[in-house]
Amino acid sequence: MEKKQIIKKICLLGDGGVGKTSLIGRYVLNCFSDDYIVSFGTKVSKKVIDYDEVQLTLMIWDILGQKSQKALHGAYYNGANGVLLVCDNTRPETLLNLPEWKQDLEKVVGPVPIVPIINKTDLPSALGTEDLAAVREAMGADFLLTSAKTGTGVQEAFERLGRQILGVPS
Ligand code: G3D
Ligand code: MG
Repeated sequence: MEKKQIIKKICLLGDGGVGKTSLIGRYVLNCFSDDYIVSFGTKVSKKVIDYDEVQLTLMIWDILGQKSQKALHGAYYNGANGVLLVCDNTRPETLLNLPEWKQDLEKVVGPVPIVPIINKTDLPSALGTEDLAAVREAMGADFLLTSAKTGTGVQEAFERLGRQILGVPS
């Protein structure tokens, strides 16, 4: 039986250097193509996930370079069906900036599924318990721990977002 085919756009947001490009590289190059198109200063990678009922094609948008939040234009967020919000386990300010990233996103696309990620968990944590609790509250979702370096949690993060976009239980 032919599976239903669905195509969705996702973005990775978070401060420069948190590991957005590394997470995409780990996820996409480990399994499938390095198919991409370059436009608007972004790189778009494609990845297909097979769920039981559905084949989901993720178009994964990455910002090229280290543009600041303010410099990001609407074209990047526009039409996003879900977002990975990424911070760095070793830099508390990247955690504290996540709520602002979320607000900026929602100004453009409204509420969409979000998976908050703490990346670089192969390194010792510098994040405070209270900060974590506060940001978790602001995100309305639990953090997933990843390491683009070792691969821990990376596939799970993208697949969790995919399931949330499709509205299927995790
Ligand atoms: P960005 O796309 O969010 O700006 P990058 O971040 O993917 O460019 O990563 C920034 C730096 O962090 C890179 O190091 C990269 O290798 C490193 N990095 C990314 N993910 C991890 C991780 O999970 N663990 C560790 N230890 N390092 C990570 P350089 O030295 O190239 O700047
Ligand atoms: Mg990058």
